[in-house]
Amino acid sequence: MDRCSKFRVFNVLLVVCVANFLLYRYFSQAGMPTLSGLIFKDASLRVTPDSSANSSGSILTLSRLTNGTTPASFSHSAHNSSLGLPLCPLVPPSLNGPLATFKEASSWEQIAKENPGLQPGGRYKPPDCEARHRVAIVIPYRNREEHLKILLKNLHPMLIRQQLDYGIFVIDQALPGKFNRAMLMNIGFVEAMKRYDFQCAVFHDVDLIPENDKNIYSCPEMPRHLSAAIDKFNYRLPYSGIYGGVSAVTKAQFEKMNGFSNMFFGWGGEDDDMAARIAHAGFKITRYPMEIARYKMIKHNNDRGNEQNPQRFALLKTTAKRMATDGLNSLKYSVPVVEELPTHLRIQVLINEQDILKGKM
Ligand SMILES: [Mn+2]
Repeated sequence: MDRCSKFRVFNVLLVVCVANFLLYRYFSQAGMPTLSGLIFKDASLRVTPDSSANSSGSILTLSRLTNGTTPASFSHSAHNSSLGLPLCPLVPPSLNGPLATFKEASSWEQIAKENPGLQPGGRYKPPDCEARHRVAIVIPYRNREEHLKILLKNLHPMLIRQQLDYGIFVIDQALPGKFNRAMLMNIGFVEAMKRYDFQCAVFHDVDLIPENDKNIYSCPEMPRHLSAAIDKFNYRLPYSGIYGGVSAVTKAQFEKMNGFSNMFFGWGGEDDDMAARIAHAGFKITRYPMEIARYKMIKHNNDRGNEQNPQRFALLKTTAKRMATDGLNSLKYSVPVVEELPTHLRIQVLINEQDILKGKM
């Protein structure tokens, strides 16, 4: 070999050596456990005798349901994998952009079959990388099984492609009484956080079907209104401060705002109240571009038990005053049944309007 080719061989060896070192450092860092990964609030040991008076009531049901153990799908106390998986890529590689939406419902079993890797209770984490986002999807719900089936048929494949570590929590308000969407979302947040170390929550109306998988259901730096462009409103914002439909906040932001108000029974106002809370807490509503934040709304008639709330305009005048005392810290509910379905965890809740509004209106 002449001198020149010797030099070349040396250089190639040097590059290989440096690459090996960098790879070793990358993988050994990804495998290190983090402190937050070790924190898991295992609530299954807490038993409260008076289940109707506070939110711990669900624990009784959950324990009964699972023979005193935590459900299999929630047993991964450490979200970071002990296998030392690398972090998932910043941009998930298999996103499609615009989606064809399914309009027909399938059974829970069929939906689970269509989404390999989905765990009972609607839990999923990517098998080959450590998710960047741990997201609780909270769906306030009553008597809309058909809509829920259509939504989950569309949602699961999208969230799986987005490589999220997520769970679906359907909060089902038992009759009788007026529907309270905002309070159900507060309950969903609390119940989800009891079960896993989620970083953020996406609150999701049951009748909104996402049309673009670049609409990532992740933890934003600021609260994000995800359903900006809905077909029913000709894919335009009906008004600039709108926050209804689908929205995402981090756990810390939601706690700082004391969650939603619990005082909006019936249709309307609770989302505008939240928009005002966001402003009072010093946050700003953000949105994806309109061509990404697109949804189809499933057409439906007005629900019985969810008539327009005539109190909503009066309540919206007192948002700032109520914020510290009306929300996560004033929740009162009980949980008669928790059901672990193949596609979601369904938490039935009982709330009492008189109890919540006593001395406040
Ligand atoms: Mn609707």
